[in-house]
Amino acid sequence: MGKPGSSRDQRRHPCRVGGPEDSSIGGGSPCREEMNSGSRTAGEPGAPLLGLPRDGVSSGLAGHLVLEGRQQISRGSSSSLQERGLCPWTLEKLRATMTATSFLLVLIGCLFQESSTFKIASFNIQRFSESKVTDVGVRNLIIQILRRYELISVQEVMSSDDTAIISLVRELNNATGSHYNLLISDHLGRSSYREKYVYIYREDIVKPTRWYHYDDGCENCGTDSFIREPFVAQFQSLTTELKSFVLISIHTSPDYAVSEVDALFDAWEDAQQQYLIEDILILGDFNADCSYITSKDWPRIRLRQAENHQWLIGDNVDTTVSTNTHCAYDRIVASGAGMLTAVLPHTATAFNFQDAFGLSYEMTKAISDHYPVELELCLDPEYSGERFRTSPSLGVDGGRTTSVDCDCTGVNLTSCRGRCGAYSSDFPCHCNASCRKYSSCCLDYTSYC
Ligand SMILES: [Ca+2]
Repeated sequence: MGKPGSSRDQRRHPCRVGGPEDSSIGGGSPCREEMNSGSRTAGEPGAPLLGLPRDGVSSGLAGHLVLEGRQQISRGSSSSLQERGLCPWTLEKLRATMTATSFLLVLIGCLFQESSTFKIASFNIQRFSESKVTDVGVRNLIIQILRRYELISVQEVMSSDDTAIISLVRELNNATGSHYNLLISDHLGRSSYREKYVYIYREDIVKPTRWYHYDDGCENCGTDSFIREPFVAQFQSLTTELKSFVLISIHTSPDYAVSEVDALFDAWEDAQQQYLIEDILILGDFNADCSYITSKDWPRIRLRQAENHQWLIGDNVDTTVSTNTHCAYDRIVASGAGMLTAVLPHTATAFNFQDAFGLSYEMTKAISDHYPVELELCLDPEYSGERFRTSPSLGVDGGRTTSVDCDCTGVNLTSCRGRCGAYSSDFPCHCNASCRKYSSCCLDYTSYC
């Protein structure tokens, strides 16, 4: 099987711009390396790299972003720079402040010198556990996928013990020479089946500054919104034009995908209020397609209807490995003027690692049943080369979920929809209890809480 790309070691330093005329841009211009040309054509053939919601009708800033990008990319030499990580609007700024000679130097410098990139991904590594680390072939392929990115939201990390995911990141660092670290969520779920969210990040250039689990209500009352509460983290980034942003990770329950994707709107509002920030990416396995969310469901999903949210992975993208499915389960939804202009045009897509690496179907399935979805952020032409201090140890504890005071508000006593007792085996009434018993369950709730 083929190994993609060149050594990550070559990607550490921004592309330098020479010449005294370059003082207006600080002398440092990071450029994007074409690490794997296969990635540009990966995923659904012909799928939009920057997907549009609602029949491709875009509005506001995001629409401007798409149109601007397409116009700019067709403009001769500037497309080379844009292709190497600079925003079209950044190029306009450079063009306005630089002489023709120095602009040419930027172009030449970016084409031939060391380069960098800033890619964000979401990857459901299907039931990730020790077995995928001890299988060297699978582990190495996961590493080949992860090394493409500076920041990854991982879903379906199974074990309460973090040994497997930490050893994966250690092997990732050994393979790349980079300094990745990881921020690990609580073990989330309503039953013995639980998962963790993990953020893996190049901690020398991007780091989480604060984080929390979204408080979605009372689990024991059955009035909460999520089986696995969204894990919210704010990141500070050195090499991108956008210096601070928030990621919200989610893996919805397939059975409750409509209500959970709708409730992501509440989680998004909460993150805005908690951190007073608008630039947010919601990313993960939304289960937002095929039988779990159908076209008739979209009108009642606020996250989809809100005009200030841009669904960057379109409905026609296939994020599933199986040859029997063509579903856009995995999504990235962007909001905030800064974030919408920070996404490099045409970079949001699924990464079909089977095609890119030339894998057999069996080996592909051994890695995951999902492809990652990814995008690229525009680089900062004034990046000075500064680095964050890296930690000698791996693994940052993301803390525990919190729960509000429990009461019976909102509990549906007349149907079996939702939960009764949070699937807890030690709770007096759980979901399998007969609906007739729900009234007494409510009394039990009170005493239990
Ligand atoms: Ca919950």
